[in-house]
Amino acid sequence: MRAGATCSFLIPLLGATLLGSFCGATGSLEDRAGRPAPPHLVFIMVDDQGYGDVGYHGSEIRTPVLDQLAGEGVRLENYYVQAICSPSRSQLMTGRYQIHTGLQHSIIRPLQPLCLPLDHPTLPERLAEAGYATHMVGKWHLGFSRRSCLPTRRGFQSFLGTLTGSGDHFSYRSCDGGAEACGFDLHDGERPAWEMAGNYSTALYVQRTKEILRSHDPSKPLFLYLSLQAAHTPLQAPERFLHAYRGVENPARRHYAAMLSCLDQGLGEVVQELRSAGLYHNTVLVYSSDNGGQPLSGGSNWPLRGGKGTYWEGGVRAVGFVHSVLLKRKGAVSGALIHVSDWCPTLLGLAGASCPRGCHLDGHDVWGAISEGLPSPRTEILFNIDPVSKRPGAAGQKAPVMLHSLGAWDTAVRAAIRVGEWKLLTGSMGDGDWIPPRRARMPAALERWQGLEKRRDQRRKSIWLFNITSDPYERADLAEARPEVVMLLLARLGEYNQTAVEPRNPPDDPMANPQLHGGAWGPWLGLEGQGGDGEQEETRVERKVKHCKVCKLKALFKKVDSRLQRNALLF
Ligand SMILES: [Ca+2]
Repeated sequence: MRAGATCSFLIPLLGATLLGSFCGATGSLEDRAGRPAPPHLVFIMVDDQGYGDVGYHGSEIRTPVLDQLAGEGVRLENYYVQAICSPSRSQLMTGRYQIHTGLQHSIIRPLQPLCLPLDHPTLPERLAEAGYATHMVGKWHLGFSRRSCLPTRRGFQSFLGTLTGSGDHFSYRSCDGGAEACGFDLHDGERPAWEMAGNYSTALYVQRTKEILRSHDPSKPLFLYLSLQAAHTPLQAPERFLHAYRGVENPARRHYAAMLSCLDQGLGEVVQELRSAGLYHNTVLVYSSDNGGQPLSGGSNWPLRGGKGTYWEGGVRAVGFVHSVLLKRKGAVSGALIHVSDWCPTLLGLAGASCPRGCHLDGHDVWGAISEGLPSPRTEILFNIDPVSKRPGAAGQKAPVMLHSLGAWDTAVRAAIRVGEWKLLTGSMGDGDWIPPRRARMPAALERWQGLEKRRDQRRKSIWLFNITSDPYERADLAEARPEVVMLLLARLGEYNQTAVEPRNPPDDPMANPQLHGGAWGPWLGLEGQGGDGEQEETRVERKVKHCKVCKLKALFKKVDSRLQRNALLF
């Protein structure tokens, strides 16, 4: 398969009305026995698209397909995800908060012997049990240290994509620790797809998606997870999309915009293929970004505060919508509080595969809120409690411990929660500036600060409170004015914390280096009869890394040796 080195989509844009021939139809189809046929489920995850980076939010980035799909479906305007990649994806797959999977801290890096815990059933596993065909195309980023961690072992019957968090969009070279460990990362099933290198990721993934749709039997329910790496760094886009933004002087913004426009056109093709394949009229399509935009890499969350990696609104409030003939209301804007962990129970509900006895999810089935405008069953969101990330204490500036009704809360711990209209943040929150889209090229020093508002007086703070309903831009910190609300939310954090599991955050394993495994990233534990699995194995690896410094030396020698053999393939 070759998708061409450019974003070579064949069909320009969609017809005047995507829902045109089906407007007014709200009932689902029936199977031969007269029961409602479960809908096909298409989930599109986009990487690092900022809240302000979609046409219908007023962006200069042209996204006509997204605007049309959202405009004819239900736009989610009180929709939240997590601040970075792996956490959002883990909650999408399990419906569980990070405090319940041990993935509270940061992303899963390629060298870490860590993956989505195997004792949590995944959304595709449950859908497969309910009779769905399950396919994944694109970025996984939920760990791959063992074969049992791979998408094909976590519920997907097919997979084409990348296992790490980011790589070159053409060569699929991906690195961890700077240039310390680099390798090829594009896999078809469980094998490296060397022959597909050179194809632009968005074009490649759209083409595979179309092939899946084309060959799918419409009578069997389908779950398709299309997880694009656009518009994550490295900022790369096909030339003709770049040309369309030649007036944007800032090179990061220009490339980022071109990546999103390419993605937009590709999704138009996916929807067109859904129609051609006879699937469209019984499909629920969900579109979501995985976290806020990174302003230093071309993204914009303006007018929201902060960006990717923070729990300010710019980091977690996301672009999202649902498009489907099956929606009972169309062309609506939903203000229902919805979180990425809600998709698991919501999609299971649509599939008629409810949570088995004894199963507990942190997500809620929000289909009624989306489709009918019913009140959302969700009233609060625990964004995270990360005990590993503590605000560094400056001399004489230790973060205070606050007493609430359930005990004490160390405000140095990085945590965030929303309850009703209130949002509480503790610990080190990262960059909390308001950054307008940066279109112009400026001298480096000026570019960083142009149009930016900074709250210098809050650098030493470790607790903030906002009323998000009346102050969505988080400009008025009410932590001192409303101490009773602070206490209530701290107590709620304390309750959640009582249910938290230990964070899994193992050190890097030098044996993961792709240069020890033929030049490609892939599983390196439990292979060839090594035995062991799960936490025991990870603990062994931690011990091994801590006590066997020779390993690093051995790895280095093997790396140098094997690099000589692999250079011809990688460069
Ligand atoms: Ca991301």
